[in-house]
Amino acid sequence: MITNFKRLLGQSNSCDTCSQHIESGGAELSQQHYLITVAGNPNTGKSTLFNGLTGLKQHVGNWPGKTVMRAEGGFRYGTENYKIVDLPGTYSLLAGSVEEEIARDFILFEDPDAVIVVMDATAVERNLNLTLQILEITDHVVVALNLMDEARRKGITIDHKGLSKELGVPVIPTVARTGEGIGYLMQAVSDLVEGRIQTNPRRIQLDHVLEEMVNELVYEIKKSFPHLKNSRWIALRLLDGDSSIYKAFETGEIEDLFKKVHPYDLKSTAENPA
Ligand SMILES: Nc1nc2c(ncn2[C@@H]2O[C@H](COP(=O)(O)OP(=O)(O)O)[C@@H](O)[C@H]2O)c(=O)[nH]1
Ligand SMILES: [Mg+2]
Repeated sequence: MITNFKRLLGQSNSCDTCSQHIESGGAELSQQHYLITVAGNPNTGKSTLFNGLTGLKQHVGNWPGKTVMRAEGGFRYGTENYKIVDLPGTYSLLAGSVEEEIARDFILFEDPDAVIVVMDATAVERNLNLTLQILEITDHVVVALNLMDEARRKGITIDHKGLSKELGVPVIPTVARTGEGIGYLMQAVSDLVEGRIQTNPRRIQLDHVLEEMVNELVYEIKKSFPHLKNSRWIALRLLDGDSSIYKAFETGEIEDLFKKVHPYDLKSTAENPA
C-alpha cells in the first residue's frame, strides 16, 4: 500500500498557497517540469519516498536494453511540477553492475535538476561512499537522512547540520514511511532547483601532478566531445582505468549515452512495487 504524503501532511488539493503542498500525480509528464531523481544504497527508503511523492500516478517499464525496472512519476510541489525517476539501489557508481551503470549514466548524462540522495541514518558511514561519489558528479544534491525513526530507536543521534556543512549540500532528516520531514525535504529541493540556494559539494582534493593530468584530459575530452557535461568526472574515471568509460570512448558510444537513457518502453501501472 502506498503512503501518500499529501494525506499525511494534512494537505488538500484546494490549497494553492501552502508552501508544503505536495500534489501527487499533479504534474503530467509532458508538462514543463523539473527532473529529479532518488539515488542511494538499497533499502534506504528510495521507493517509499518516490511512492509517497507520486502516489498512484506512476509509469513503470524497463531501462532501455536492461531487465532492471524503471519507475517514474509526477507531482506538484508549491507552484512547480516535478518529474521524478526512482533509480536502482547501488553502493557505488563505478559501474561494477548493471544497476550501477544505470544510476551513473542517469546522473551523468540526464543531468537531473536535483538528485535526492537517500541515506540510511543508522548506517551513515556506509552510505557516505555513494553520497561522496554522487557529489563528485553533480552539485544538484539534497540528502534525505532517512530511517530517522530507526536511528532514534537505536539511540543514534546525528548532527545533520554538521553533516550538511561537511558535505556542502542540504541534509534533511526524514522518515519516508510516515512522511516526517518530507515537507522540509521538498522545500530544500525547491530552493535548489529554483536557484534560491547554492551548494558547495565536498570533492576530492588532488595533488598538483594529478590535477594537471586531469586538466589535460578535460581539455582533450571537451575538444572531442563538446556536448559532454561532467568532463572532469569522466577524466577521473579514465585515469582510474574505468574499463566501461574507456570502451565508451573507443567505440564513440560516450556520445550515444545521452540518447540511451531516454527512449524506454513505458506502460502505465497502478503501483510501483517497492
Ligand atoms: N522504519 C522505517 N522504515 C522505512 C523508512 N523508509 C522506508 N522504510 C522501509 O524500509 C524498507 C525498504 O524501503 P524501500 O523504499 O523499498 O527502499 P529502497 O530499496 O531504497 O527503494 C521498506 O520495508 C520500507 O517500508 C523509514 O523512514 N523508517
Ligand atoms: Mg526501491
